[in-house]
Amino acid sequence: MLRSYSRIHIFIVLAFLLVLFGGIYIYLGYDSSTFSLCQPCNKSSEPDVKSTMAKVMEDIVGPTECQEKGSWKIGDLTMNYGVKYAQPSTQQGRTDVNSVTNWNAPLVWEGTFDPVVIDAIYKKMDPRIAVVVFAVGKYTRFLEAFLQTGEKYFMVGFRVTYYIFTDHKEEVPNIDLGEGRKISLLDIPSATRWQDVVLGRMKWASIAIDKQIRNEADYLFMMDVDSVFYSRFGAESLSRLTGVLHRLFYKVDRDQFTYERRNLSRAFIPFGEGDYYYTAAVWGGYLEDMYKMVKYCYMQSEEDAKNNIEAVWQEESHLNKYFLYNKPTKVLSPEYLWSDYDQVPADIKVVRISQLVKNYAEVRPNGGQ
Ligand code: UD2
Repeated sequence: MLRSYSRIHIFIVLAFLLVLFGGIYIYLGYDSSTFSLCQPCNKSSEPDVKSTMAKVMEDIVGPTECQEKGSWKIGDLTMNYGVKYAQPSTQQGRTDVNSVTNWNAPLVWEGTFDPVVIDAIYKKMDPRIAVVVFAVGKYTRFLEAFLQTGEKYFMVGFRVTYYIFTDHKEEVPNIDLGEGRKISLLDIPSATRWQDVVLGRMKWASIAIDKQIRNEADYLFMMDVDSVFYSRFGAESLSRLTGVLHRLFYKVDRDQFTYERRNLSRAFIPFGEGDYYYTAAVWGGYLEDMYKMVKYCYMQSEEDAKNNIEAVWQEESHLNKYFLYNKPTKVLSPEYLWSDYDQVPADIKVVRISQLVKNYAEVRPNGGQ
């Protein structure tokens, strides 16, 4: 009895040792098909780890889809290597501005990110980015510069579709677009009041997201057309919900924000509340989060209309209320929407996009300032 137990034990121990040594042998990078108790004299002592890894991964998940220089794509996992960038510091960075909100979201300024690192992260995901822009009435004149400079600076190297909502399709200019970038034209009616155009953006964008854009994009930006890009506006702006600080209010007390102060409006925010004042000329995020927010602004303005009130800064007032109670996951500095009307102060190291000077009275259907 004792003898047969001992034999079984010896057999188990031997089998265990065999598996253990076999595992170590393969781990060190040797091919199991060449297993031999003595090493061939001409075998290099440096194991070819890369090809062994590729073989092991191939056994686990099947053949690699692509193995270009600099990246490995295995299943849905992409590994980038060899991306060269400066080492990030824990001690140095921008000290003249705050680069984090009090809910711990990034507040993005030049010098708070490395474009090489950011691009490497987002290019792996290859997101489809929608830009919703309205050009109604005489505003079609702004399309050429917006699109031309957008091609130079906006999300270069990414897939971008400009959704142009217009009542004058024939006035949309022909622009050479980069690879993976296109224009989609959407018809909307003309308007007699500029207020109806800016507020109507929420309605028409909600409908278009429902009918079309939802199937074609991962991220969505809403932008004013009367603006030009002057410098990189890249993947550092991407997040679940991204707001941009309005250039006129980023250093003032919250009670000076031009929030809607009439409590009859759905956009009402009382004095003593508020984080920042955000512009409605540039904002973005995940498609579904943007849809929720765009539709919220639309529904709230419809409620206001029933009560014969229009928020003081139209959709911008509703947007500010939404952002106050549903904090953005990223906040962009006014670099991400400056204005050609204003001098550039020292804390704005780079103007990425800027609102153009325009003759309000001439360009708007009902004039106004
Ligand atoms: C500010 C905001 C804008 C919006 C508006 C609401 C900035 C830089 N912009 O812009 O986002 O909140 O106030 O009052 O702070 N549009 C047309 N046709 C028109 C009128 C407007 O296509 O007849 C579109 C166009 O895309 C334009 C956008 O609506 O860029 C905003 O209108 P605006 O530029 O006349 O408004 P503005 O400069 O007062």
